[in-house]
Amino acid sequence: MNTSLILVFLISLFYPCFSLKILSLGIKYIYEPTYPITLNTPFYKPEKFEGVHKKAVTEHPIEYPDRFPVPLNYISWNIDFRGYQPVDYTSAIVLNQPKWADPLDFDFKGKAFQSFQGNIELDPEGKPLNPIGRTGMTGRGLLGKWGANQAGDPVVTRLNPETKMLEILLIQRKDNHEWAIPGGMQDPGELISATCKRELGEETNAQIDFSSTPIIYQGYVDDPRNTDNAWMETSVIHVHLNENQANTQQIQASDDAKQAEWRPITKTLVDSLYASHPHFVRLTLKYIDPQILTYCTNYEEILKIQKELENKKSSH
Ligand code: RP5
Repeated sequence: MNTSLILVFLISLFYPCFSLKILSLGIKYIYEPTYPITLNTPFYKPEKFEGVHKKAVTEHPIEYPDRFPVPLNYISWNIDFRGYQPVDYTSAIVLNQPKWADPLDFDFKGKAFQSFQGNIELDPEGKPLNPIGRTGMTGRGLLGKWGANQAGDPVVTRLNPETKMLEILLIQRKDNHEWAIPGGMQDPGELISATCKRELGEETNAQIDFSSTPIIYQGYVDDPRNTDNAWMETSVIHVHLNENQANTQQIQASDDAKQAEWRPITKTLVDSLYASHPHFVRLTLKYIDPQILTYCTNYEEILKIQKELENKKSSH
């Protein structure tokens, strides 16, 4: 037994209050999960979305009509915007009632909407309101569910054995050709680790078990499909593969992916990623084992990306 343990034991004998305090701290640590306990991950406090959305106001998929223009300082629902006339749009794909979409006669009465962002406000008709603010569009667009549409995003990294660059497994999306984390929608009742395993397998053919990997982010996604009443949320998990583990993967694009590749993590690449994925990669670099980073040749680039994250945080 080491000396500090003996010391704690001796103090506890003489000061019962001290032992009670230690016990209550232990219980607090163990029983205070900050995310739904259905997620089978180690204890960890994931980050959530802070700040305003930009892509959800300024971008949209090709089939959407243009959004009603929302100046950045009018995004918040707390700001009075009298002339606000959002365009109402729900895609024919969603109106066709696929099994992943809410029914057309959805009953809003008394419905409580779940979100990682906290309480969801309702409009006068009982429709959920985007927790970050206005998007210039109502309806569901291409999203199936009213309110939060939950996804999983697996961030998979490796050190390239030849170039010693830190790399990330990415896909190029078929819908808008942007490079993205190979994530996808969570099926009802599915654990997020299972969503990530399934989506990664479908899009890149990689077979990875995420059952004990940490969640590094859980919250809103600044996705170009978002509307005032339907938006993307995600859980981001990370795994770093060693050389052997990475070599056994046969990467091949399929499903929604046009291409699937290991790409070196550079600032230019990270900045260009889909939706909030630049933020998710920056966050991952904050939590990745510093030992791994010191071995990579793009260490300087990575420090720059980490610094950017720190600056963004301190400016909020
Ligand atoms: C993003 O959309 C999420 O971060 C996730 O990567 C993705 C899920 O949508 P699909 O790829 O299934 O279209 O908001």
